[in-house]
Amino acid sequence: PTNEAEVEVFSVPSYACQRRTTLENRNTVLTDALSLLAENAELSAEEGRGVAFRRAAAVLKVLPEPVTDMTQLKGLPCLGEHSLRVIKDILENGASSEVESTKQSERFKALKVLTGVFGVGAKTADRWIREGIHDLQQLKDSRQTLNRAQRAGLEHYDDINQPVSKAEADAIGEIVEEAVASVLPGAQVTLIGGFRRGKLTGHDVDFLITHPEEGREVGLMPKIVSWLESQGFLLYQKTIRNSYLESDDGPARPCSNMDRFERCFSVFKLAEDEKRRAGQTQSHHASAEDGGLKPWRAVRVDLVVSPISQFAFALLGWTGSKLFERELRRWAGHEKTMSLSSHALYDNTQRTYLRATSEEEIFAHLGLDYIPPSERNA
Ligand code: DCP
Ligand code: MG
Repeated sequence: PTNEAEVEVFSVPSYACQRRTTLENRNTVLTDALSLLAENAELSAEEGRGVAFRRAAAVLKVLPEPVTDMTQLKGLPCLGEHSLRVIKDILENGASSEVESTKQSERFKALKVLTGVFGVGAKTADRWIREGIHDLQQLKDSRQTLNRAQRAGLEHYDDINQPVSKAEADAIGEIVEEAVASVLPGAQVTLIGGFRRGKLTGHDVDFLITHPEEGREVGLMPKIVSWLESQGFLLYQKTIRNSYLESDDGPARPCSNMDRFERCFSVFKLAEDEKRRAGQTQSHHASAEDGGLKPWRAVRVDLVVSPISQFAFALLGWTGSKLFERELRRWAGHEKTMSLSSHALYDNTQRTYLRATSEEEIFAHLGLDYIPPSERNA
């Protein structure tokens, strides 16, 4: 920071993957506002606008102090005209009229409620809204045909929309460890997603599973799922083969071992005693003694299996945040003429795959300083 006419002026590199973004944020009022506009844009199929708001919020997240004056923002990257207008509104009036009217709009409220149903995306929610469905009661009454995921999502709506605590994530981790140890001794389970970045709550729990011997992970996911199912831990599960071919991960093409990547979207049934068994204190949520409420809760859990040769890429790709991932890929493509995915890093100039066995090596290949998970909270 340099001093100019007594206001603090900050200097911030333009890609989020060049910055250290901890969970400490001195500008939550501003970043919450921009994140809400980002969410609204994403729910309205305006991805470009969504990314612009996300990038603007991410810049404010790394500032060492609260912004109090527009002049402090001079020279900062990623702050477009629209984001600056929102920030100015908040600094001058205490709130942004656009954010407030978005929050109160029937369409935004309906999009939030309907996409809160597991298995319902923005497109489906939009179609339902056009058919006059704005809330869960109207959805139930409409006799819309729901798929299996959506039926589970509706059934466990309240649980799934209740944040998952770190204690609950750890309890689920123990169950997944037990499942994996039972069906393939030696296989390794790693907590990924937001909890690996140090977040205290999440919307789900994400795990990456591998085996130190290449190839031993083949066929592992169905075995894990069968074990979990036999023990009564799953309320819902859908296992898919590697979605890599149809993903937007860019031009890095799969080689023969790519089709081993498997993913399971699930809803766990987490009993209160599982949490106690994991050495955690009881949560205030739905405990058995708490007036006859059910002694368990539903938790969204994602499992990913990767061959060890791709583990570092999978780990980096699944730790997030989503914006950090997007920025890494943009950096790779625009600054390095490389293609990064959760499977590989391809150098388009040398026409070769760059190997890596750790996240540190991938950052080095990309010419970036290593950023640890706790500083990827862009
Ligand atoms: N991810 C991705 N592409 C997807 C889904 C996920 O790159 N289609 C990556 C980035 C995410 C990580 O996987 O950070 C986990 O996805 P989540 O949606 O669970 O995101 P988080 O774990 O970061 O957030 P939350 O705490 O809300 O679960
Ligand atoms: Mg997550």
